[in-house]
Amino acid sequence: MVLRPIGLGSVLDRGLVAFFPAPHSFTGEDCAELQVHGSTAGVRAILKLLTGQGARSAEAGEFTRRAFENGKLDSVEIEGSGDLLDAETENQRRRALARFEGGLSWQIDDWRNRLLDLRAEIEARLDFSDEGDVADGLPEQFGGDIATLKSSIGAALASIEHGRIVREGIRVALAGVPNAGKSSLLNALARSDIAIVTDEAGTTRDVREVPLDIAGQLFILLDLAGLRETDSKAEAEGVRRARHAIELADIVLWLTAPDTPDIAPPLVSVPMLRVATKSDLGGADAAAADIAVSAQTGAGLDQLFGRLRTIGETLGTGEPALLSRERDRLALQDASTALDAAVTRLDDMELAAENLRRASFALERLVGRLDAERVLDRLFMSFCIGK
Ligand SMILES: Nc1nc2c(ncn2[C@@H]2O[C@H](COP(=O)(O)OP(=O)(O)OP(=O)(O)O)[C@@H](O)[C@H]2O)c(=O)[nH]1
Ligand SMILES: [Mg+2]
Repeated sequence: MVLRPIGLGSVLDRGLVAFFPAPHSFTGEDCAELQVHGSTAGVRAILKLLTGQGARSAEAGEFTRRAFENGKLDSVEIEGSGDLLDAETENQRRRALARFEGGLSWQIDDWRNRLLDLRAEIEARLDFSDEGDVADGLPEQFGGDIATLKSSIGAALASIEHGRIVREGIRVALAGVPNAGKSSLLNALARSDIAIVTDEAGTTRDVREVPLDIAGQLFILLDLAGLRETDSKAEAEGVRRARHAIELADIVLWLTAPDTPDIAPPLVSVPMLRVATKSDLGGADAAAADIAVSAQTGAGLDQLFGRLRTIGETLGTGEPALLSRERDRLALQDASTALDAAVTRLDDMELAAENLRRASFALERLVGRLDAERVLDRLFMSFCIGK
């Protein structure tokens, strides 16, 4: 293909046109893709030529919205495709792809169908109770079927934490007293001079997050202020934020150095690794620690990576979890509560039917068949232009 402004002789670029006829394209409409050399000036000239002929740029998420409107994707798959575009690590890619490929939609459809069967049973009895051809009482296994459905949704809810870790990364807090060597260790692990290091205690004040890909799993290292009592307002705020970050972490590295005071580590419910820093200085600390490192010489860093990778494997891999978002959790929680309410009040059929309906609605919302506009507007806005 030669791109040439109509009526003018000059060639803008040479490239390839890929044409996707409806309904087999991503959006389900006729689509053409221009593959050009991609220099900024070249692309700008081609866009000018095309917009001069009446074309316009797509809005953020417009292609995906069209795919949804043409029935090519549901909202769960759309989120999967958004995650796929953003995926930075191998685990994120696998999870996003599983979601995009409709694994979750299939699972939700199965739940919805089972719920519809249950609702049909109960609503038939409510609607036609006087017609004589529907047995009055509910089938014996009715309560059991609701409980089975609820436990299947419960298992999915339990996997959400796993999904979050893959999506957002394993949060590793670097904690210890001031000057324990937290910022130095962060720099050594990230192999860059990201955090400020000085011999002054209380250097770090803000929480600094540094993403790191270890064996395909995303980790977020958190450099924190050293924990101590202080009169400085700024440092005290730093210490408060550090304690908060430690509470929210998935792994805590408790750093101790031979040249800083020993204090008791904070109590946490997540894995904690005791890291003796500045091993090049020698010192007694190393024996009490799980691992000894030196940011200065690099000693022990490989072992530390290995330990993080092992913990990461237990937290972040296995079957890609399909659910990860807060929206998923709320919808499934809703469905689960409604099923509970239904099963405990089977004696009151009106009430049980109403609760089963609520559970259905919660699942419908999750795949975007209800409140569609509201859910979708938010969704599409998170997409980049042209996707
Ligand atoms: N010899 C040696 N010194 C180190 C090592 N790591 C850090 N230090 C020194 O220890 C001091 C404190 O290091 P930082 O990394 O700033 O410690 P920190 O824990 O971030 O301190 P705050 O931000 O004040 O809480 C600096 O003077 C570093 O040069 C190491 O592996 N070996
Ligand atoms: Mg620091």
